Amino acid sequence: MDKHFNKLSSLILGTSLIATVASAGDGELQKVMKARGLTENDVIRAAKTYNPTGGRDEFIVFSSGGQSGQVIVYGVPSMRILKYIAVFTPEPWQGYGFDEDSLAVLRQGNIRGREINWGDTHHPALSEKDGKYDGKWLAINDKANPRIAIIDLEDFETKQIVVNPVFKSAHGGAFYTQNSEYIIEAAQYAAPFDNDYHPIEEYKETYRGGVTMWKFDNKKGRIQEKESFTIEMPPYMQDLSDAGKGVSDGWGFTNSFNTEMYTGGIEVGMPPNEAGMSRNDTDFLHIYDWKTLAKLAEDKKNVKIVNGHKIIPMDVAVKHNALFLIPEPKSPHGVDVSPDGEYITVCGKLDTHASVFKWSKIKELIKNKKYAGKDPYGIPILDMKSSLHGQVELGLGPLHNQYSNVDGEIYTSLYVDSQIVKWNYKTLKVLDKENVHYNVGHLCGMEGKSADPQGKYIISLNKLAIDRFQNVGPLHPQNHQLIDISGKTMDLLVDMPLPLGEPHQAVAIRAEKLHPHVRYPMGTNSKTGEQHIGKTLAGQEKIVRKGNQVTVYGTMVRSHINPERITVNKGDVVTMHLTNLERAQDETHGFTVDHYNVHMSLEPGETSTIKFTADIEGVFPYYCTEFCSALHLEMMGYLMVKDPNKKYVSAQKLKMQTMTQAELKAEYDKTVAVNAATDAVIQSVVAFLKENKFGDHKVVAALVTDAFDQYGQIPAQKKLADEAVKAGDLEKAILFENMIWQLMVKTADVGIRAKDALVRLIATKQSPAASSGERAFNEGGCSGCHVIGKVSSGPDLTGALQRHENAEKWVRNFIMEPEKMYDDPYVKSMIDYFNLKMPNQHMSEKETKDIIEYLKWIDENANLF
Ligand code: CUK
Ligand code: CUA
Repeated sequence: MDKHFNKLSSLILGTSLIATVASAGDGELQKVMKARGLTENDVIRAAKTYNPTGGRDEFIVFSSGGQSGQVIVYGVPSMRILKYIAVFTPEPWQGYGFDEDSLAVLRQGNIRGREINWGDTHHPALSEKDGKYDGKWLAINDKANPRIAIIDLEDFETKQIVVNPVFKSAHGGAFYTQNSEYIIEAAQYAAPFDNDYHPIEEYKETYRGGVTMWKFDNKKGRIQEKESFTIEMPPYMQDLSDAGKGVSDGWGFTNSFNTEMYTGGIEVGMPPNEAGMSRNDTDFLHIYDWKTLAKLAEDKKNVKIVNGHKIIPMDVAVKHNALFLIPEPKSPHGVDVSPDGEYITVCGKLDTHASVFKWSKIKELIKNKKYAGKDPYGIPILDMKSSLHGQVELGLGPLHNQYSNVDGEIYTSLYVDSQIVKWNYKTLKVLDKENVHYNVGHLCGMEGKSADPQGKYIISLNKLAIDRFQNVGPLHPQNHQLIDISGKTMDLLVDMPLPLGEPHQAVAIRAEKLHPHVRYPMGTNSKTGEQHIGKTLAGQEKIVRKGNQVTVYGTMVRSHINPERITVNKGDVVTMHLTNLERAQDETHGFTVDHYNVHMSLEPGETSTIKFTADIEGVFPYYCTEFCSALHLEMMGYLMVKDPNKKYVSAQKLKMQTMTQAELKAEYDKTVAVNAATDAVIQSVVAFLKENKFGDHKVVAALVTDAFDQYGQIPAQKKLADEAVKAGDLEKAILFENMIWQLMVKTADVGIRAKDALVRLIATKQSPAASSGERAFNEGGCSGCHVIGKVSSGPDLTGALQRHENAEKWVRNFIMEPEKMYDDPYVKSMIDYFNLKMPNQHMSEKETKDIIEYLKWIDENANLF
C-alpha cells in the first residue's frame, strides 16, 4: 500500500518537474526521454545521482576489492569510481610493487619467507573516535593469507601489512574498537596455531580458532605487533565480529558456524562439510572482555608464546570471567552492534530470523554467573532465551546489517531472497522490502556501522549481475546498487558494475571528514612519511659508482629528467633515486626503464627508488610515463649498458655543420626577442595581480606560488645561455634560450589561470541574468570570436554598450538578426577590418537579454579585463 502511494506521488511530482524543465529546454527533455525510453521515475532517479561536471559527492565509499587484493574508492550518490588503492597486490599505475619503497610495504606481507602477491580482501574498517569515524585510517583484512593492512587516508596509500603469526586464514576482521585502541581479527578455518603437521583426527585437541586483538596507534596509524595478542578459542570456525560500543564498549562479539567441529572427508565416504557443519540448530556467539584480556596479556604468566606471539589460553580467559558463549541460530554470518551498543543483531544464513540480543540482559547473566552450562572446553554458556531481546522473521538467507539515523531502524540483506529488508530492532517490526539483482552479500549504509549513522542511502553489494549489464563474457562484474532510504519506502536508484574482484564489505564516510593532501614535503618517502634517503634537489643530481654499484640521484620536473644519459657495465646493480621537484597539484611524473620491469609513480614532492641489475646489454630508453606537459614525450633519457669484455668498433664520426654562423646569430636574436616579448606579457599579469592584492586570496596565492616556481628557474638558465654566447657556442645558447621560453610559457599558463581566478573573486557579483548571459555567450559560440578585454577575431566587447545610440536595442537587434545590419556603416567597417561577418547564432529573446546583462557586468568591471 505504502509503496503504491509512494510510486504514485513520485509520478505526480515527477510530471510537474518534467513540465518545468521541459518548458525551459523547448521539449528537449521529453525528446531525450522518448528516444531513450525513460520514465519520469527514471529521470528523477537520474537527477538524484547525477553530478554535473565539477560536482562532488556527499559520501566516499571504500569497498573491498575481493580477490583483486585492492580497495575500490567511489562516490555516493554518483557511484563514480575514484581510485583503486593497491594493498596486497602489485599495481603498476601507482608503481606499487615496482619500486623499492612500495615493495618494502608489500613484502611485509611475506608469510614464512614466501612472497604473496595477492589477497582476498573482505572487510574494510574506518578508524573511530567515540565510535564515530575520524577519517584518518582504513584497515582491511586478507582472508586467504591472514593479514591486515593499514591505509593512510591522507594520501590513500598502503603503509603497513601485518601477518597473523598463528592463524592460517582470517575472515572476521578488520573491526576497530570505539577509540581505535585495537583492531579485531577473527580466524576462520580452524588450524593448529603452530606451523607443524597435526593429523585431522586430532582436530578437537590441536586445531584452534581465535580472535587476534591488534594493538593500534591511532596517531601513527600503525599496528603495534609486539603489544598485540590472540584469544584462544575452540575450533568452531569463528566468522564475523564486531566491537562493542557505548554501553558495551570493552567487549567483542564473534560468531561461528561449525560448533559441530565436523571435519568432512568426502574422499573417504563421509558426508561433505556442508552437511556436517550445519547439523546443529544453534552455533555459538563468542563474547569476550578485551579490556580485561589486554591487561592479562601484559603479564607473562597469563600467556603462551607461539611463533613469537602472545596467546591467552581459553582457561585463563574463563578464569578471569572474560570469555562466554551464547547459542545463536544455525550457521550465522553477520553480527552487528547497534549505534548505542545495547543491541547485537545476529543473522543466521540458514534461519529466516534475525536474532536481537540485549547487552543489559547479557551483562546481568554474566554478573550473576547464571550459566546454562559449559561447552567441552569449559567455557560458560549463557542461556539464549534470557539473552535475547527478540527474534524477527525476515526472509531467506539473512546475512548482514546496517543502521540508519532513525532510532531503531536497521537494514538487513537477504541473500537467498535477493532483498533488502528495513525493520526495527527495538519494536521487532518489518517495515519495508526492496528487491535487488541478485544475491546480496553485505550492504553499506552511510557511516552505517558507526555510533552516528547518517541514513540517506544503502548500497546493496550484489554477488550476481546476470541480465543487468552488457555481456562481457562468462565472468561477470559485480553489481553495487544504490538505494534511496530517505523516504518512507526504499527506492532503488542506480546500478554500478564493479569490475574488480568480488567486493564483500564496503564502508562509507562523509566526504568532508577526509582531508587528503595534494603534495608531499620535498623529498618525502611516502611509504614511511620520512625524508627519503635519496632526496635530491635541483643542482644536486649525480651518479655515484662504487665497484659494480651504480647509484643515481636524479630529479624530474616538467619536462626533463636529470640525468638524461646513464652508462653502466653489464652486471652493474643500478639504484635510481628520483625526486619529483614539482609543487603544482596533480603534476605526477611516472618513471620506467624499458625492459627492466620497474615503474614508479612520483607525486609532487615525492622521492622513490627503483633497483635492478643491468644484466642485459643494450640501449634502453627511460621516460616519464604520465602525460605531464606539452613536452612530455621529450621527458626521456637513455640507459646504456655495455659489456666490459667486448670490444666495440666506433662508427665513423659524421661531421655535419647544418647552419652558418650568421644563420645561428639570426636564430639566437629571434629567440631572445620572443623571450623578451613573452616576459612583457608575464610582467603585465604580475602587475595586475599585485595591484589587485592577489595575496588576500588563498587559491590565487597558491597558483602564483606555482607560477614563480617556474619563473624562478630562469636566471640559472640565462646564465648558462650567456656563458655559451661568450664561449662562442651559439647553438648551445639557443637551446638554453629555448629552455627559458619553456619556463616562461609554463609561468604564463599558471599566471593567467591565477589572473582569471582573481578576476572572478574581485569582480562585482553577477546577477542571475548576467550569469546565464555568460553561459549563453560561451555555449552559443560568441566566445569563439570575441575575447573580453582583447581584440581577437572579432572586436573587444568591453564598452560595446557605449558605442551606439540606444545601444541595448542596437545590440539586441544585431545579435538576433545580424544580416539585416550588414550595410550599416559601422558594421560594414568592422566586416572589412576583421574580414568576417557576425553570424546569426539563433539566440532566443531571453538569451539575448541575458547576454546584454552580461555585457553590463563586463562594463562594471572593465578595469579588470
Ligand atoms: S563476508 Cu562476503 S558476503 Cu567475508 Cu563479510 Cu558476508
Ligand atoms: Cu613527466 Cu611526462
